[in-house]
Amino acid sequence: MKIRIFFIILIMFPVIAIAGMEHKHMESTGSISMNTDNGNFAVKLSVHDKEMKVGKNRLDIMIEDKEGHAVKDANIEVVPWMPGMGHGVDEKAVIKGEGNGMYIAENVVINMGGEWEIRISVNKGELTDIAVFKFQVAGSGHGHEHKMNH
Ligand SMILES: [Cu+2]
Repeated sequence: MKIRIFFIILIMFPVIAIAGMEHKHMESTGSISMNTDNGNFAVKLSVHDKEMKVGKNRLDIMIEDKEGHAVKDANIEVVPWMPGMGHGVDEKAVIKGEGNGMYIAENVVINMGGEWEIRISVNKGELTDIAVFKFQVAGSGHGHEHKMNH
């Protein structure tokens, strides 16, 4: 019995350790991978300045298809959205394709602290799909003029 428990712990330990590392990895580099909702694309997102902040952000976005091939010349849209308050921002993100499946999104504006979604829609040929990344953005979000408009 004791031996069995020992083995269970032995087996579980790397799983826990890896889960912990993944978490750390995400926070320290700000790089996150996710499939789009219908599984048509894989989206890897890196926050250029490591952390999303109030103001202008730059995101580096890698798009791959189901087979893991880079998707170039796609139409990419990057839309910040604050679900808790039901609003986005007036500023439009500017997307530049690098030609190798990498896209640089600049002018990704966050206008207050709190919980945000970065909605990345990908269109290539007949396929359109979306991935939604969630971020907690530091900074004040309450009691200023902007909130009064909701
Ligand atoms: Cu708001």
